[in-house]
Amino acid sequence: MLLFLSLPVLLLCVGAVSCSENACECAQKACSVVTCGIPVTNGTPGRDGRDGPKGEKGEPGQGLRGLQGPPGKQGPPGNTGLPGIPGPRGQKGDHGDSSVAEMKLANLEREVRSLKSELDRVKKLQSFSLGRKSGKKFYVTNGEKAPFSKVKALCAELQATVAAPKNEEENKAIQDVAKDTAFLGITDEVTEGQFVYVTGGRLAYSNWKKDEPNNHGSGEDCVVLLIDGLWNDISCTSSFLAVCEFSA
Ligand code: MAN
Ligand code: CA
Repeated sequence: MLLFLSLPVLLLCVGAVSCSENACECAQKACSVVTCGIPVTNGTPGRDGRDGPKGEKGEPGQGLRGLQGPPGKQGPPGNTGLPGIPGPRGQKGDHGDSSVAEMKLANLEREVRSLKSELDRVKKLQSFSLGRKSGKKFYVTNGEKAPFSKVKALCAELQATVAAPKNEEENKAIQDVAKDTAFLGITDEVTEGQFVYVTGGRLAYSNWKKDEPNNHGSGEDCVVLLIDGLWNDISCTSSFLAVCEFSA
């Protein structure tokens, strides 16, 4: 038990004292003003102390188990599985648009093959009937006599040009086809006295008759092949045989 010492008395007692006796005798040693008397009765108990630290978790209780809780949230989707085995083959479908187009194409291809074969046959027949030589130009007449402008138009319609010999061989070939005086595709319409091919370019070959070209009368800008194979300049408005030239 601690003695009740007045605070002013305690404040007067200073200094360190080593004490093995009871608290009062010890206080007397340190301070001469302290008197030791008989012990007094205990005071009223002090207030409750603060709560202690939390204890360890106890063992699971032995009471009744609670009700089952609600189901948990749905988990994330799993990985994609392997592909299944293929199903049985379905029945044959109707003819779609594409197969209609394919049938039309097949028909067209058949028709093209047939036309090619027919064209080939006609070409052979034509070459045979004209005595045509392979790799050579060939000349054709319809026996019609017309002014030069009309002759040019007739040949153009056949995607051909008016016959114009570039050498003696060609001159002879035209002569053989034309049994009468025939226009050649040669004129000096642009520059008088300067004969050129109507397809363009200066003359590479000529076979003028003696004293020709003479630009007779009011002028002669066209050229004819006479039956003897010689050339004469003549009026373009006169009518002569139309002979067309086809490339080799
Ligand atoms: C004669 C000659 C030719 C001329 C013709 C015209 O044959 O003078 O040069 O082209 O007449 O008809
Ligand atoms: Ca002439």
